[in-house]
Amino acid sequence: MAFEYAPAPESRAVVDIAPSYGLFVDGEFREASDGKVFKTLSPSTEEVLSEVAQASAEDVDAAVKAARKAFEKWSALPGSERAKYLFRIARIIQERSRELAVLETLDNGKPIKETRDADLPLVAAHFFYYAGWADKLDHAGFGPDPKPLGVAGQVIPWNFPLLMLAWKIAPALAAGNTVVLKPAETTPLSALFFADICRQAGLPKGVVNILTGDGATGAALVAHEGIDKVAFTGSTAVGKEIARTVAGTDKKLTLELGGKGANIVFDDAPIDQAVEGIVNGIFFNQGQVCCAGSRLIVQESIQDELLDALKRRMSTLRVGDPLDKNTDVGAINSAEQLARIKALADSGEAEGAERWAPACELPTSGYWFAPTLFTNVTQAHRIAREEIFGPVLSVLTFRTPAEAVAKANNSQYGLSAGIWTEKGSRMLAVAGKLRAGVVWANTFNKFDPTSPFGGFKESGFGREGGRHGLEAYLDV
Ligand code: TXE
Repeated sequence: MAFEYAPAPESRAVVDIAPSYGLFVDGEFREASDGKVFKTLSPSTEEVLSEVAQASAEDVDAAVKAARKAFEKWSALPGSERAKYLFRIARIIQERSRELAVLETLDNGKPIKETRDADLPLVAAHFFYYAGWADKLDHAGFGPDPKPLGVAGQVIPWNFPLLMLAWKIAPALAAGNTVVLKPAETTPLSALFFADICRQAGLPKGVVNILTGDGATGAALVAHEGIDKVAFTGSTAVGKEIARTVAGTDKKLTLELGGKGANIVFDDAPIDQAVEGIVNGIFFNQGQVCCAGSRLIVQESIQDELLDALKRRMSTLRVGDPLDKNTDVGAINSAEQLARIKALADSGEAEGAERWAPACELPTSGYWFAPTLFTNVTQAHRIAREEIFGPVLSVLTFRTPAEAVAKANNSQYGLSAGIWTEKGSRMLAVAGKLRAGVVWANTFNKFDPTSPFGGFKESGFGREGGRHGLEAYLDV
């Protein structure tokens, strides 16, 4: 029987996007000092959503000064008072979560199913979690009376705009820091809505400042001498540049950069479950995830069976309108990102790997890339080594556990890995040998505010989340 597909679009009307937005400095929205603006558009339709202020170096200076001034009072508040603000922010996020989910889907292109069920619940969870720490810093094992660092300059990417904001702002505020945050230029809107939430929560002026802008704004922010701590999530190239800027200053730095996660599947793994984990690992958020399971490392003896099942499952993925509640794979965030993905996928073919994608009709406007699988991949291929940051899976094989570990670790990155086996002893033995900041056991892409997250090697340093995430904002 033919499969009947009934679209179930989420209402766009739940979010009211203004035609223009200013910078959020010292509790007020204001135009950029030089009046510059840029447009943000919906990657699934290319429709312009709004015009946003482009912060200048002068605006960076004003925001840092506001944060510095606010720091005196904010850091002197009892932790229990800071906690109240964070709890209030968390509650407002919950109350406004449908609006924020639609907004994020429009600005980013990811499916509403994900913003509704993953991004927004996790955003609220981070504020709840760190609110709980704010009055317990003396008992957290950091030693007596740990002190906040001061003003944090935070630069975030576009793949999880509001969630990356939560990862950065919640621990910073709980620890008594004030912040100046710069969202990515293709996804500025949810950070500006968050600014509005700060006002709604009555957060004192200057504690949170949001500067929209591009890489130049980010560079001016991290270089500003009034910043005490820099936190960055983004490309490894920019992370290295920031490390150079910060070197020789007394600023603290955490970097969360790229990845090339390995999903290792042993011959005793439950195939259906592993297939779901592989699909989630690489097609969640169109693969635009730093910890994506972009390399499938499968035991040779089950390769055919696993790939057959995987292809069948990939053929059922619905690619299209991200506001449709049935959609599994949405739009790529920008024309630039799409071009990067295309170039790397083409290199895979040119270098001799075998390309496969299910038949699927892609929308004619917007930025789209079909879920894609590469077999006959060798370590020499760019698609085995470079972060693609798109819905492209490279398949490698192994015969022994030692070979699986060697292949998984053969990467400049070390952020994430997944292991699929029913054998507990093997799970522990392999996990212990992987050079990855997070290793999932018979699952993938599971996140929780209580767990530290971060990488080895060129995936960066420092940890976000959990008690360690708090430590990154404290002098201990
Ligand atoms: O990243 P950028 P892009 C990887 C992924 C992707 C590639 C490029 O492989 O294909 O990076 O993405 C700000 N000083 N990741 O170009 O440029 C920028 O404005 C200070 C992995 O989008 O690193 C944005 O706010 N800031 C990653 C943020 O940095 C600067 C997430 C990220 O942009 C700056 C994103 C500068 N000199 C991309 N230049 C992950 N780890 O999840 C730019 N920015």
